[in-house]
Amino acid sequence: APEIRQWGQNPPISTALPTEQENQLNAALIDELKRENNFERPEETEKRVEILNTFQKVTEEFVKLVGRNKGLAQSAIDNAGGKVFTYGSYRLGVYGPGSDIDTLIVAPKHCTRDDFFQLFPELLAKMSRADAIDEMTPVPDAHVPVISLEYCGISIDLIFAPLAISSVPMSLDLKDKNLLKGLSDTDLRSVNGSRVTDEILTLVPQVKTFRHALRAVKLWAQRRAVYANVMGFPGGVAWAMMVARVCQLYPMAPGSVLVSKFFNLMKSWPWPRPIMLKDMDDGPIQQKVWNPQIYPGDRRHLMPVITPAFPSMCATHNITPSTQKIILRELSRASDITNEIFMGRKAWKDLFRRHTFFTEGYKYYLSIVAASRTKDAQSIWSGLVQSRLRRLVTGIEVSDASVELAHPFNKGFERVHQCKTDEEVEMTLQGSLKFQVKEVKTETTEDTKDIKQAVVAEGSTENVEMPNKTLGEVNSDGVRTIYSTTFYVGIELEEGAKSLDISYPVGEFKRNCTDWPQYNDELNSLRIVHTRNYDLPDDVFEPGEVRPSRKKKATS
Ligand code: 3AT
Ligand code: MN
Ligand code: MN
Repeated sequence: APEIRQWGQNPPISTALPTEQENQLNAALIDELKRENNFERPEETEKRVEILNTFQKVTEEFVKLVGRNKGLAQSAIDNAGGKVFTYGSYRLGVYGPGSDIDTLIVAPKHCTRDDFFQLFPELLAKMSRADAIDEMTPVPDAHVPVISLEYCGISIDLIFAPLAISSVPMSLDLKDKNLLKGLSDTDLRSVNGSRVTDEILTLVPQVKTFRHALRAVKLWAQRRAVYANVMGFPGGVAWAMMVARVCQLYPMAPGSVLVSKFFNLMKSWPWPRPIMLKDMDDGPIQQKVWNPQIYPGDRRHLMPVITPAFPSMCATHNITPSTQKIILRELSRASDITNEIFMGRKAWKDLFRRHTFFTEGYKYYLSIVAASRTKDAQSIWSGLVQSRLRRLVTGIEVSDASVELAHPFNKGFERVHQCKTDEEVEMTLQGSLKFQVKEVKTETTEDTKDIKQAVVAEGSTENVEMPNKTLGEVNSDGVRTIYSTTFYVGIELEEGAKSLDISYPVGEFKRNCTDWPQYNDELNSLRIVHTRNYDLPDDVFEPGEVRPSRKKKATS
């Protein structure tokens, strides 16, 4: 049982112990999460632990190798250490079968980021089983430089930070703010994820109930398509902090109660009052800390959720008026359902029911089709377009068009096409799926997000080099391959509105994307196409879903 004390900035709302009914509903919740395949098997988790042990050994070897290369004294090399930390869902203990391991390598000051990118991959390969490493993509110029790889079938994000100390022992804790002294902005960003997740775990009364509640909230947010930081919804860290705040206010409650209180509290939260897990910290270095009294940018945050570790930041700065409306609508739906679950009229599976964005969401959609001639070029280009999509949504919101709501879907759809003629290429760039390669299944940007997030964190694209290939890679049969990613925005017109003129915000958005220095007319394309609900492609629907038809009057 947790300590009786105040967690966070206010006294708890209730310190009641769970009732029999609440415990039963908690067991039912965990059963449902298991049915949804939300937990992984213990063998798989053991595999993750083994992988991290290997990485720890490789890290120590790496630190020694660099020390030797730089002629350090043997005693210094022996004491240099090196330590592997984790962040993300693995660190929080809410990972599932498909989750990656977000890993931070911390080294002493004699190791540089260049050393890491030059030596670590080779050393890792040398110290691993021959078939352990599947795909390895170093992205050294990203906002948070990363090596993405597939290791024994598990995706890994490897990031790196050298600290300004000569020894990194296993006992080192990143909580110590003095460790931030002398770090570059990139280093600070790299240690931030671990510092935030570590701190969240110390700020909740019971880690176990926090994890159950967070698993439920994350699953709900994914099913309802309100999970995706780039698209203007909260991401994993933001949902985690919101759940943690509710845990602080109900320190004794089981997961079932936390989930229900979560929706009740969040739907009526007096936004933009920020969600914070503790008073904001000062630090030993000059860094901007979230402060709406000082910074007009911070004043514009609509649903601020503030990270607890110095330097505190807003994890939800991407939320726009439209996505806020959608989030609040979903919170309110979920709150009604959980109330009914507690009255015995509904079950947890009703909470996790899939969104109806495509089946009965809207009559009109915008299809934002980003395409490239090569896979590498498309990976960067579609990421860039995705990261700027919020500006299109905001542009439509503020333009005087008769739009009630512009609703971006939280994932893009990635497809591969083969075209024989210029006409076929043109049709494909306009969104036609007539020439889609049948053997290559459509993927969503969720499946391929890791690399893209690394490459296209806001403002980081200027340094990314576009692959140097030119237009129209034509194979021997004269077939040209096109890679496309399509994002969908649902449009709800105002009562009585008959036409839709959004040419101004659309033009601005296109310019905003194509002004990117690496944009290459020959290689990249961007089209915005109006799509009626009955013209949506088959692959956006899940098996069993009924697609809108032309005859039946569609509801909006
Ligand atoms: P999964 O279980 O892996 O799906 P997760 O919460 O671990 O869920 P990610 O692995 O995508 O999600 O991200 C882990 C953390 O990495 C979250 C955030 O601190 C950081 N991160 C991810 N994308 C970005 C980004 N574009 N910019 C900055 N930080 C990011
Ligand atoms: Mn992760
Ligand atoms: Mn990751």
